[in-house]
Amino acid sequence: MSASEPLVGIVMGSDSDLPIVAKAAEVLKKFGVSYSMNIISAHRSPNKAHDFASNADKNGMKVLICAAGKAAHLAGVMAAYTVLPVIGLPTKSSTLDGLDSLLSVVQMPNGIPVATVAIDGAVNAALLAIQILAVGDSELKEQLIQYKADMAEEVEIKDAKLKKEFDNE
Ligand code: RP5
Repeated sequence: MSASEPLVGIVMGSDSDLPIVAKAAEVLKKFGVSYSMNIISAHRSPNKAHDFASNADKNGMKVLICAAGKAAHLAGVMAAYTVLPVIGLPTKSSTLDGLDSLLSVVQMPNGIPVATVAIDGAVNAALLAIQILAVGDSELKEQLIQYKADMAEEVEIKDAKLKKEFDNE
């Protein structure tokens, strides 16, 4: 496997998912994790979905993020063809506000798990992918520890600001 091969395969069902999925790419980029972006539909291009998932491991990927809306079968179909961990990202792309996607992604039968994040939860999809990779990468683990520390510090800053604004009223 060459170092330039992407570790995370990001797949979306349609280019209409991109505004959400781009947020996952942003997080991976911030952590210096390589990824590929792909449009593959479980319904419109099922043969490509099969080929991509079947070869993902061989192609050096370690985890897949699969985003789709409506009757969102992409993550489940991908998970059927690989033993790599698959993170399902349900997108809010229909009149049902994404609840349809969420239920389609999360309700997998025994044997084919898909780790499902919130509707439009692209940031957490990326962070979960990074956490999976960090199990075998101490540098990445350090970055995650720092990320959490920074978040805690942000909360402290907001808390101090709030107290300054309201404590003496
Ligand atoms: C799903 O259908 C896609 O993932 C997208 O969220 C939704 C609508 O797709 P388009 O009709 O916008 O291509 O398969």
